Amino acid sequence: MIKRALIIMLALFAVGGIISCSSSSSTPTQTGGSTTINLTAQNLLFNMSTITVPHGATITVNFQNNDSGIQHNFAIYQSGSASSGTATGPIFVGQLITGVSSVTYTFTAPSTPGTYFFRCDVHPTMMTGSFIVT
Ligand SMILES: [Cu+2]
Repeated sequence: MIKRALIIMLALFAVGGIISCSSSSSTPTQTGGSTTINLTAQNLLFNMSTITVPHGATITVNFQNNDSGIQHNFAIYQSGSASSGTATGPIFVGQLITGVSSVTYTFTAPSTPGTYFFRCDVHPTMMTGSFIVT
């Protein structure tokens, strides 16, 4: 009789252990949120060469083009090269604006962390940078 009670108690402990274990492992990892970036194009250059955002976040880019009569945009690709002026795998391609003017771009950051490539499509060898997703 005592043995049986002990077995039942052990079984309950085991079940309790499994339940608490699974509940802690199902806690969602933090994603999303929102990030705002103030990006400026001036003298055929961006004011930043690295942009870092959390994966899955809603990204707002306040883009200011200070080059009078010149078109710029902001675009993100899977990969690209400033030396060859090429880029593949578009993730977000912002509309071109002619300076002096500004635009607000909104998009969702990739869900996969990594180092992506951003550039101005009009000046692909001069205006480029790393878009880092953490
Ligand atoms: Cu440009």
